[in-house]
Amino acid sequence: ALMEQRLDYYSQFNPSPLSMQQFTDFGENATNRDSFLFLRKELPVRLANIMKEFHLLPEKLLHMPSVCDVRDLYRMSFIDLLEFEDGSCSNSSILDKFTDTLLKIRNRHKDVVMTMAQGVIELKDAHSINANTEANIQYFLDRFYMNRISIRMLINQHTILFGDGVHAQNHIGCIDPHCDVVRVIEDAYANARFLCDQYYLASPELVIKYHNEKDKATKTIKEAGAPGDKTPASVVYVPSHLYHMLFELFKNSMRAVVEHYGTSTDVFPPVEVLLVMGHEDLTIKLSDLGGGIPRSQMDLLFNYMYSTAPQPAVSGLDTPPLAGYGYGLPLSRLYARYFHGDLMLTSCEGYGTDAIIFLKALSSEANELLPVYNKTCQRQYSTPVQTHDWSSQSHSAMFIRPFSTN
Ligand code: W6P
Repeated sequence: ALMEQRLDYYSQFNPSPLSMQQFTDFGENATNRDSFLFLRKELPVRLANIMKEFHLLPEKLLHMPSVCDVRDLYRMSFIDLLEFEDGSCSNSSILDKFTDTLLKIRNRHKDVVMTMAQGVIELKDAHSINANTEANIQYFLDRFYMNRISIRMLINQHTILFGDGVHAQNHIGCIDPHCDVVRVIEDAYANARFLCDQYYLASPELVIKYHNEKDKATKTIKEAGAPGDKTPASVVYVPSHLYHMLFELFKNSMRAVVEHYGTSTDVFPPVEVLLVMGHEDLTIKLSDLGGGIPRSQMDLLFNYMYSTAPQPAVSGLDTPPLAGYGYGLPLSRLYARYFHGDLMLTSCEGYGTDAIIFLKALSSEANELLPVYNKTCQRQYSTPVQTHDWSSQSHSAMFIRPFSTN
């Protein structure tokens, strides 16, 4: 009862998005106490906003055992944070206890992505799912996982800056103010290639081209099989987020290329990366000649209901490390969008696929993008999908006779 009342209270506030610039300024200037005073309100606000949104989910999903488990974790963490609501913070043991609580919360929630995915499987096994239910689940999970990314970002910043762990040189929490994009590309490629070689005994090479619009310079900085040049492009970013996106995209491209050309050859067209430093955007385009994806399947790649859930880690030898899309693509797109970037796929079916990551080039424009629990979001759940204002018998009919007037 007390918890419900505090939940109502904190859910009235909108989350406060921080810019990359604010994160770095805060990391350089704020004290443990400043951070404590900010987070003891902001974390309950972000938790309460998403906990309220659970009530808008289809009833059937809410009652799945895994979803109940996840909600219990959120309630526990919310209650843990209420302990710090109005205590004094002059006492350094309170600050230490707060940091310990954050570590406990981060650890408690480590498997939540997989548990929610399990909940979706439980739902699919128990019920048939209509288009509205599917759209609501898609809408919710994007917001739920984005909320989780943001909460973990806040916890990481606090615990790295004020905890007693070691912290990476020249980093501000988990932010690298000079994140070397080429280094992360090569790192993600090398690790995806390791998995690809292990499974297929072959893998495509990597070529990197770089264009800097400010000095109008274009050059190839890595030829297939050769070591890369020194590091031309840097951005204020969270290297682990960029790595996560690139690793996922490289795995998909490599699998497509090797399966398209077949393992009887070991000469593959390389995966080509074009890196462009513009005035507003930093763009990373990965192009593969892996045969492409039909347009009709494109949206499914980001659909949580169609993506097979992440398998619990088993032995290793017989599990195809590159198989299945899992939640890799939808989560990667959330990482890109989290700081107002994006991730898109365009494909020429029968030929190959381009995957594009957009990042904000300027840290002052890289604000957190956070879900808000309000009337607009409540309306999203009750608005039915697909109102028919185009006449057509099917999608294919619309492609054959577009806009016919007879
Ligand atoms: C494909 C399918 C895919 C998904 C994501 C990224 C790249 C690719 N290539 O064929």
